[in-house]
Amino acid sequence: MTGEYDRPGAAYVEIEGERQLLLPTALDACDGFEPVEIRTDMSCGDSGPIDGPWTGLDLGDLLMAAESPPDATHVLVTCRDGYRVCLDVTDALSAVLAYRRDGDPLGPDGIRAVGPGIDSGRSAKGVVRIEPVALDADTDPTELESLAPASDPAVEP
Ligand SMILES: Nc1nc2c(c(=O)[nH]1)N[C@H]1C(S)=C(S)[C@@H](COP(=O)(O)O)O[C@H]1N2
Ligand SMILES: [Mo]
Repeated sequence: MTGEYDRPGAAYVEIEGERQLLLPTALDACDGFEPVEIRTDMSCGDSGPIDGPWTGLDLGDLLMAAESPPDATHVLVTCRDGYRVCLDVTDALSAVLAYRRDGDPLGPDGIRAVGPGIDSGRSAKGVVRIEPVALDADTDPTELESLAPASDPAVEP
């Protein structure tokens, strides 16, 4: 699966649902969605705080606009580099798809899913696809993920 989204030229972020949204990676140019700002409380190892402030679009609003299926339990977030995280749907609904950090544009490689329920290792950068999924109780959501090497202290196995 890694490589499927290895497409540096990708100009869209796909939000899957009954009514797929194709957002230009210049997210601040998205009509109809108001920018929101949040701070986060993330860090990884001793590399300092990853706190924003982040400016972006409310991921809950985007998922609603894409008519996310009501039975979705999780949301898969896939990145340009093949990184993939699986967020609990409640964490996804309260997240922000950020395109600025501390006022500075992140660019397409930086578009980042951040939010109160998202740890640093799951704050996906270079997001290209967001897909709600309905997982049964027997499915381990972490098995759908493709994270950094296990030596990374912020990524729980
Ligand atoms: N696409 C992608 N997103 C990623 C990662 C990655 O390897 N690829 N690493 C994660 C980890 S482990 C951390 S700690 C943070 C690092 O964010 P920073 O570069 O802002 O410090 O990004 C997260 N998001
Ligand atoms: Mo990390």
